[in-house]
Amino acid sequence: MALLLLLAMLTVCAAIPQDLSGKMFTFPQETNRAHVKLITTRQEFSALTVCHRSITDLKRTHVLFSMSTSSFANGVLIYWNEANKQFSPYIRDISIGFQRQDYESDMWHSICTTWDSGSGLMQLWIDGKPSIRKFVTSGSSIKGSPIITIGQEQDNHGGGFDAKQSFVGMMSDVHMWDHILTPCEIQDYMAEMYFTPGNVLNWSALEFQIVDRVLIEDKQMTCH
Ligand SMILES: *[C@@H]1O[C@H](CO)[C@@H](O)[C@H](O)[C@H]1NC(C)=O
Ligand SMILES: [Ca+2]
Repeated sequence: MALLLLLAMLTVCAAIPQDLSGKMFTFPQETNRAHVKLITTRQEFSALTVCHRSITDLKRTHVLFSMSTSSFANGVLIYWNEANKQFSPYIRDISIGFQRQDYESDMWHSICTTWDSGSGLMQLWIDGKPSIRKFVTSGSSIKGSPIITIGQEQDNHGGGFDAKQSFVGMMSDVHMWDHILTPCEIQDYMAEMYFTPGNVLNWSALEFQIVDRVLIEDKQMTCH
């Protein structure tokens, strides 16, 4: 009985939102296990913006953000493809490529990705610079029990991880919205100025679950 109560309490505690302002997740080793599951109650997205900051020294393909649904392993996937030197985001299992020369290793990068099902257009912003707007898929929303992971890329709903696609490094300020932010809002996010937090994932009130070795640490700021 006491054990059951403890388990129930742990389950409830895991779901209490935490304010991670000034913090980062550290993914300190290459594994096919360590990840953070980000929890949302949203079931359907007809548009979205996903933003995050990250740093890595990986010289290989790696994942930044993975959202699967019951029908699509790559419902929303933000992925660096080293062979082609491009970001290869996916929406509903369809991918496109954005060639970038400025994704340097050992540097923090602010990255925002937008898509809406009306136009089907996707755009990537990196460190304040927008990509061109490219067509990926239109007409249908992304729906059905989303599972969101950072640190690992899902090949199936909640699993199918591969160490060689995992993220090693630090990640912070993960936000997700159910609409497209204006260019000014994106610039504000990138400049670390005031912006309205994500209404799907809010770094200041984040519900998450850590699996294996991922640490919550203070963001390392530059001193003045
Ligand atoms: C995000 O979390 C902060 C801190 O709890 C809260 O003040 C804010 O209203 C939240 N924003 C959204 C859009 O949920
Ligand atoms: Ca994979």
